[in-house]
Amino acid sequence: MNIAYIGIGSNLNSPIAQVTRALLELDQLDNSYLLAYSSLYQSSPMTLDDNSDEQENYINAVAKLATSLEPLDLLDKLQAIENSHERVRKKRWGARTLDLDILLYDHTIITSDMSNGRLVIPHYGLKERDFVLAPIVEINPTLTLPDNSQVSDLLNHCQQYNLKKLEWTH
Ligand code: A4P
Ligand code: MG
Repeated sequence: MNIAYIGIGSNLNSPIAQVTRALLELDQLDNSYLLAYSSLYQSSPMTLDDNSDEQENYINAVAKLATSLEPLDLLDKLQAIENSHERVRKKRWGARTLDLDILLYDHTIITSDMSNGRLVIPHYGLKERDFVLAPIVEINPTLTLPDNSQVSDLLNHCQQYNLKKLEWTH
């Protein structure tokens, strides 16, 4: 079994319900066990252009999975879950019903060259986003990345997106 951390994000069609349903679906994933999951967090949208006013707030969370699926098989399963949430891919960083990212897979490093562009692990945004780092720190405050950086240190120096923990979700 390998340990994978999955980032969950939604800002369309009842985001809290989308994220809660995604956690249940991750719990039911083949060859995998849901070991832990974070609280739900509200965050301001990170957008490409300066149109953040036009997107709703996100709900973010992180799940910790034990899995015997290989990384690309896990990606296929996560994309099938995204599709079952009627995700429509319009533009990069656009509004979405559900986004599932593989943040970490043990201390494995996968480059774009190794996966024909399909998969990069650790996820390229992991070190810069409080809406990813805070839920990871909640689950495992002493976690280190493959480059030996500590998630708790990264959280103190990353970009801030007005993160608010939804206290009533646990
Ligand atoms: N891909 C490569 N590596 C991975 C990985 N580790 N996990 C490829 C999952 N997928 C990976 O993703 C595009 C392609 O990335 C996939 O086909 C897969 O083969 P996508 O989900 O179709 O597109 P995207 O999510 O719009 O693009 P991207 O660059 O992955 O964006 P992010 O980094 O996922 O960010 N604001 C807030 N507050 N909270 C958020 O959660 N999320 C995003 C999306 C933007 N703004 C946000 C949030
Ligand atoms: Mg994504």
